[in-house]
This record gives sequence, structure tokens and C-alpha cells, in this order.
Amino acid sequence: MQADIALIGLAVMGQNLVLNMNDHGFTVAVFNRTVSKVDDFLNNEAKGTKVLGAHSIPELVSLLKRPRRVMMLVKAGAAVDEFIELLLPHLEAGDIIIDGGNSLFEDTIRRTKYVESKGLLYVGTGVSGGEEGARRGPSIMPGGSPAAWPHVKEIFQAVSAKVEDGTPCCDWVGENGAGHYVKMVHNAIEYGDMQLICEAYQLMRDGLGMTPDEMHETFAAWNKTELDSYLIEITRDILAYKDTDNLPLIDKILDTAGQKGTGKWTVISSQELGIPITLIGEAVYARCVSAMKEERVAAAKKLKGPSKKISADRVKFLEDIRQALYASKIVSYAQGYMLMRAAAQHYVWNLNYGGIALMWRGGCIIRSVFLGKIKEAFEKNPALANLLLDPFFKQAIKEGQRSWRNVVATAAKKGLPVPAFAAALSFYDSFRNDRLPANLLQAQRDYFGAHTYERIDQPRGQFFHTNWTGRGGKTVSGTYLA
Ligand code: NBP
Repeated sequence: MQADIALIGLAVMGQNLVLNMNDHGFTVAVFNRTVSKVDDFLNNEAKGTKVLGAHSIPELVSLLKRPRRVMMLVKAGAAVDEFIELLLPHLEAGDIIIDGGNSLFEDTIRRTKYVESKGLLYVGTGVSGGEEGARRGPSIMPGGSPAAWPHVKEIFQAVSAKVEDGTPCCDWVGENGAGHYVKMVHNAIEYGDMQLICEAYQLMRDGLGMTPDEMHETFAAWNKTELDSYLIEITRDILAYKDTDNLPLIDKILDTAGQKGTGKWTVISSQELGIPITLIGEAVYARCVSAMKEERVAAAKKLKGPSKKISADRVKFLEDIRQALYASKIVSYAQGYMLMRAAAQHYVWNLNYGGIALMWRGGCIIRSVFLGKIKEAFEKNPALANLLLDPFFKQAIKEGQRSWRNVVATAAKKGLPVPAFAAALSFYDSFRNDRLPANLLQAQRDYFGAHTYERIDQPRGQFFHTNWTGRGGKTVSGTYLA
């Protein structure tokens, strides 16, 4: 019994996390469904390390110190349930099963309850940062059985990314599915950030007629501003990358995007909780539209629009785009935080919002200087109801607003799609509007469905129905559905 932790799943994430743990002095025992991959790993990537190989689950468990910690990094879904069933007969009370994959938070809620009912502890943790993150320091977002945290804290915080002052990008998120929920929202914000950058890119490419090298320079400059982030940095490098013929590789990549589901899950959750994460919704749909390649190619020949060329001063318009991106990004994070706040209330999680920003500050795909500002906002005011109301972000939007509006208006006039920029701006204008047109909407609902309405001249909670046509009855919806 010598290993500190076991890791099941020797694909890209598992292998790299094992090597990372080994670098930090932990002894890791490994296992994989296709058992031959254990020896392959030991004879290649893990050669010369302290990593121990196991060829069966009982052997794996026998190598572990107590309480036993077994982490899975396998494909999300049935594989996780299957491994839990395989592990349970060999573990005992107090042992800990950890799922580090991208599991749906509802599965993690169910699994936490199930594993706890067997006397064991469960951790469902988000691990972000891809291959490089797993190897050099990911952002780790653990949730599950609170009693498990003291037993996994040391390993997790040691292998996680660190911010400049050495603080680990890993802290306890909350009970049962909280860790996976926060990771899911992280991924959805990642969808939003990527879409915003892509819209900026399209405006530069199609509107301003810029070359990849020129855009590379622009993103390089932007990365020295408030937008300083991993995604801007890789965009800068992607735009400079040349194919074997020395032409920009970016121009040869097919414009159809894939997705694995975390964006979709977040939008579904937002619909269930009634929280408008409009920018992220548009980012998910933008991938869907991109996937309709053949239909778009056919439609492009038939559906005409204005010339895409933007004749504005390039330097000035580029600054407008940068401001639009920054303002939209603030809205996106504000929406993501609104969603997490609603989820925390619904699922009874005590989320630490500043701590979440800190976990995302390093190691993960959305890491940025900006997240430091979010952390500061929640540190100053832990009860902050909406990021848009924080003085720093309020001022940032105030300063960028004219540019933001100019970009959305220009894009509309030029027929250039900016679904995320526009959704963010519409949300901003809806959120700051004290009288939306929903009075008409309620009137329509009451007209055709007797759904009733509240009145501005009567206290909230009193409902009225009008017989709009003189033909309807007095019965209101609930008993009468039109
Ligand atoms: P994959 O998601 O590709 O999963 C591969 C692993 O799952 C292998 O060990 C494979 O075993 C095992 N597996 C599969 Br596939 N089906 C199985 C089944 N029915 N029963 C048991 N084992 C099964 O690996 P990954 O990309 O390293 O990701 C691991 C987890 O981390 C996933 O949940 C993923 O969503 C998450 N994640 C990935 C990234 C990333 O950048 N790749 C980033 C963050 C999180 P085999 O060798 O026998 O086929």
C-alpha cells in the first residue's frame, strides 16, 4: 500500500494529470479499460517515474493508502457509472471516488447520493485547461461530499495552476454537483469568449479587409490591454501560423464548428432556471449555424445583402471593435454569474463567487486578467447582485458603450453577423430599461388565453382579466386554456 491516489483512464487528460501528480511527489497507481494501455504508458510517457501500473481493479485498489482515493478521467456518461459499480465492491467506508471528467452536474448529484449511500465519499470535479493544463497545472473545480475535501485538497491544490502570488486555482466549490456545474458554466463562458473573438475576426476580415498577418498584429496589441487572456493569445498565434506552403493555415480551415455539449447543457439549465444567458445561447447557436455549411453555400448564391466593406477609419474602427468585445465580455460574465447564483439557490449550494473567479484566473481556457477584476468585485462586495452594477465594470461599459453601439449598428448595415455582440447589447439595454414592452405581451396573453395580468396602479400579486372582445367568459386560465 504505497500509492497516494489511483487514476483510471489513460487518455490525454489522464496521462498528463498522472505525470503532473508524479512531478509533485505523489505516487499514482494507474488503470485503464483497455489494459494494454497501462503497460504502454509505463514503458513510454511514464518511464522513469514512480507511477505504478495495475492490470485489474482489485490490484489497483490494493496499491492504495487509506482512505483510498480513486480518480476517474474517462469519457463522461455510462463509463463513469460502470467504473463506480466496478469499484464499490473493493472499497470501504470513507474511501473516495473522484470523477474528473466533464460529467453532467445532474449525474454528479445522483452519483454523490448513491456513493454516499454506500458509506463512501464522492467528488465530482471540473478539470480545465486541456492537455497542457493537465500536464502543467489545470484549474480544478471540485464539488461533492464535503467530508472528502480535506483528503483531496493537498493533491489537487499541489497540481493545479497558481496565480502570480502562488494561490492555487483550486478550491472547494460546494456540495454534490456544484463543481461540475461551475465547470459547465466555465465551458459555456468559453463558448461566449470564443464567439466574441470570432465576430471581431469576421469584422476585421470581411469588413475591414485585413490579412491574417494584420489581424495577428491587432490581437497581439489587444493582448496588452484589458483583453489580456489565453484565448486572445492563441488567436494571435493562430493568425500568424503558416501552412506548409507558407500561406496562412487559418484561411484553409473549414468554417464549421463542433461542440461536445457543455454549452448546450448550460443553455438548457438556464432555460430551466429562467435566467437569460443570451450571449452564450447565441454562441451555441452560432456553432449550429456554422454547421449548416451546404445550406449556407446554397443560400449565399440566392440571398443578397449590402456590401460588406466597412469604409470607416481602420484604426478607429478597430478600437471600436476592441471596446465592443470588452463590453460584450462583461455582459457574458454577468450572465454566467447570474446563472450560477440562481443555480446555487435552486440546488442549495453555497458558492463563493470570488473564489470561482480565482479558480478561473489561471490554468483554464478562459483564464484572463479580467477574471482578477471579477474576483476583486466579489471581494469588495460578496453580495453583489449583478456584475454590471460593480463600479469598475459599470465604468468600463460606460466608456466602451459608444464604440459597442457603433460596431453593432455598422455590422447590421453591412450585413455582417454579430450575434453575440448584438445579444449582449440588447441584454444590456433590456436590463437597464425600467419599462419593457411586456405589458403588451401580458395583454396579448390575457386576450387569447385569459392568462391575466398585473396592473401598475395596483399592488403586485393581484391579477386581472379583461373581456377584450366582449365575447369571452369570465373564467381565467388555469381552468380555461386557449
Ligand atoms: P476521452 O473522453 O476520450 O475518454 C477516454 C477514456 O475513457 C479512455 O480511458 C477510455 O478507455 C475510456 N472509456 C471510454 Br472512451 N468508454 C469507456 C467505457 N464505456 N467504459 C470504460 N472506459 C471507457 O478522454 P480525455 O479527452 O482524456 O477526457 C477524459 C475526461 O476529461 C472526459 O470526461 C472529458 O470530457 C474531460 N475533459 C477533457 C478535456 C480535453 O481537453 N480532452 C478537457 C477537460 C475535460 P479505452 O482506452 O479503453 O478506450
